[in-house]
Amino acid sequence: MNKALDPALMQAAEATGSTLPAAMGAYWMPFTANRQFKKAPRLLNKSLGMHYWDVSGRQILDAVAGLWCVNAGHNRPRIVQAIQQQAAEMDFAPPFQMAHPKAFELAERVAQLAPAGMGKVFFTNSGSEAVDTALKMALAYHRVRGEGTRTRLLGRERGYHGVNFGGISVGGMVGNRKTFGLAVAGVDHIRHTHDPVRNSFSVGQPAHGADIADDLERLVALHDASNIAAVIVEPVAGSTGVLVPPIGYLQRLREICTKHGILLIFDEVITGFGRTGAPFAAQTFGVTPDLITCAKGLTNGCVPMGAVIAKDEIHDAFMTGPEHLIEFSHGYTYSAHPLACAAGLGTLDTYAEEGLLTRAADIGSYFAEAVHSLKGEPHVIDVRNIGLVGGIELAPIPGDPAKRAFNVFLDCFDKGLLIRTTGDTIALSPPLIIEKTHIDQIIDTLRGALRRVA
Ligand code: PXG
Ligand code: PLP
Repeated sequence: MNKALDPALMQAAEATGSTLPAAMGAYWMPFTANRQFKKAPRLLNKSLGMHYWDVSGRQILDAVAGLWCVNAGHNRPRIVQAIQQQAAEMDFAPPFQMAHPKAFELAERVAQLAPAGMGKVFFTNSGSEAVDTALKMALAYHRVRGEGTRTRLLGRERGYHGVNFGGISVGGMVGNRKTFGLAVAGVDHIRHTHDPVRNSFSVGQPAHGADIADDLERLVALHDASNIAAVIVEPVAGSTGVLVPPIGYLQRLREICTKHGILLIFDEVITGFGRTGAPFAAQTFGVTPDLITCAKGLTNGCVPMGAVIAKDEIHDAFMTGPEHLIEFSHGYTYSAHPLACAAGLGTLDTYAEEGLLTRAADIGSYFAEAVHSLKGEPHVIDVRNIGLVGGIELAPIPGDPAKRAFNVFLDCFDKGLLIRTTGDTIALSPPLIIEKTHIDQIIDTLRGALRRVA
């Protein structure tokens, strides 16, 4: 199917001198309604600061930092320069039994930002790879310590941990699992924390639900702790609709894990690098896990990269046996890729110079008030927020789930605003450089869209 582009779009693009692909048939798009998209493509070809431009030259305010990743805003000079210089200097260095200086430098810088005692960084190329790496690390860690019966991995309902086999197994999004068979065996799930009856329209952390963490005790009673390797949760669930942890919930989860020798993994692919008001959500909520997975904001989305940050003692447990032997048989061709490391260093410099990793804590109250002002607009049944993340949940159109939010997304795009929807929840996660006037524009446009189409 070689569908030609929409004639109106072609005309608009021509007027701005933009070049467009002649046909769109070959590209099988990820997590996209391919047929709908190709009938009315939304094509971007320029970005700067808080904005994108589409191929017809329209300016679009970015309320989602690309895809929760461009935390410092678009095309930041230090990052652009770092990538350009690195590309000219050295393209690739093998990461197995070899290395390059920037890999060490970036690992040090990431470790400095992480909670105390989490000083070891393993690089991957995405959040999904970071998740599968962390799960393998947990299994191997117990084994090197002589607790090889700990093979069971636990996730949480409504969790998103990427799309690889490990990630969809511990993940709790039905749509991402149901068509792919059995995936990884021996996985189980604790209950999710979403409780609209008691917690709707909570500002920041909801008051009710710390006790939901006790569900982990149920699974320990069922499987026995001696068989459980790790439990993985997002501190704030992003992809399933911005679920903020109830007060005390993560603390309780930590206590239960510690009591039973189960590793606690925080999947901070979205929450990492300033999204909740501190470098990591672990710091925002005052709970230190054993492993952190991150990606996205690590390189400001400019070059693909992810990482697992491990407690020193987990890494150290592997450092036994003959010194010439590989301690952890795992890694990717592109682990610590020079371009990604350069982008990461430029990114962390930008965050540091502009105080961006704590900015969400400062502007967060203005943002909170703004998103909660949408209460009372048509079909809004809940508003949730933390740092620079907002979730606006709409009542679904009966018999047509996800359609109402998608209509709002299309209307916003038409009005020059990029948002993101998951199911019938609208998610906002703007670049951390956002100013109050941008917040006002986002909320005004969204309010208009809700009134027009919701
Ligand atoms: N874990 C979490 C918590 C994530 O949010 C991943 C793992 C996977 O990362 P990669 O880099 O493999 O995509 C993610 C990714 C959305 C959305 O709008 C969120 C993500 C990806 C795509 C869409 O909710 N998060
Ligand atoms: N498949 C084949 C045939 C390979 O040779 C490799 C790596 O050498 C891979 C998959 C894994 O690729 P990557 O290291 O980029 O994840």
